[in-house]
Amino acid sequence: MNLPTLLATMPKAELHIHIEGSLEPELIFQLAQRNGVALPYASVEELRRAYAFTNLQSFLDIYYAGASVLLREQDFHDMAWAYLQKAAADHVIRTEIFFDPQTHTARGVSMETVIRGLSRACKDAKKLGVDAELILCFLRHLSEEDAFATLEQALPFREHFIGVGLDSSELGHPPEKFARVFAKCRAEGLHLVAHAGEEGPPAYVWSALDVLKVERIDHGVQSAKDPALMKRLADERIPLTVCPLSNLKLCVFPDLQQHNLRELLEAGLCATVNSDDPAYFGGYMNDNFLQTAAAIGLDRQHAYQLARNSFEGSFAEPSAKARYI
Ligand code: ES4
Ligand code: ZN
Repeated sequence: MNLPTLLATMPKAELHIHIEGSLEPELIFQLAQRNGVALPYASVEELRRAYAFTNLQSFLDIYYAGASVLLREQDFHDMAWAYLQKAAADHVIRTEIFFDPQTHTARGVSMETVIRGLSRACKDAKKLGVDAELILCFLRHLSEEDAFATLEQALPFREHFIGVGLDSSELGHPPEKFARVFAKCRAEGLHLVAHAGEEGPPAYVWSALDVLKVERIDHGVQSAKDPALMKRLADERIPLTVCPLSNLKLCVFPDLQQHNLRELLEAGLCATVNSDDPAYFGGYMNDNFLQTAAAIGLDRQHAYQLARNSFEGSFAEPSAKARYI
């Protein structure tokens, strides 16, 4: 079997996907029409042309605008179902899906609407052979108080999500800002992850680990600038959920050839490949695997390691994990 076929067909887990980032322009327009929401773009093509980003913030502005068409439980279901079908086609058999409730509750959509719609799609995913779970993300540009209020609204639906994360604008919003809310989530028995070291410095990765006590780092590619941090990540096998096409589109690396995924793998880190916001960054899981492998010269060993890492880094039950690995 050739390498592209191996990469495409190997069973894999996706550990870093924002469900709002899977909204394709066509579905944005369909939902806008269904819900009578006016969009500041005249057509699918015009919206797609706006997807030219220079950094994280330039993307987030458009990403939040796209999410404004989501109003009803069925909208959240349909968005997640479209993603889950793409995941199944890419041989993703386990996915841990981020959602941003504050993006919706701030517009008057209830937590119940968001969670019930997404959760129903995750249950339906069994039919596709995909084991899907939800991770609630706090928006780090908002206050810790707002995060606490969001957690309160979500706890009645505790059985519908397995963990919490931290996303949105990284620079100027260090992990320390959310120390107390993460401590509460830990006490609730939730899994903990956080975006760190995407655009931000290695210091944010250290504090995500030591202050928030996260089990995984989302992105984390800036860790390569700090040898002591690299040793810690390797020694403790702390998973990094790397998103190569995202890093390319948000100019974290000037081109895919200069991406440091190989360096991370060869330093013994539990690095994984993920799509982040596939509708905005030019591809789903297999697009990420195939384009990255071609650009940085991955071999079969790297492919197996990435598949194994994705299951090792997942929050699947130990018995399921053992079966996957
Ligand atoms: C995100 Cl690429 C990225 N970084 C931080 N927050 C996000 N939310 C959606 N995509
Ligand atoms: Zn992300």
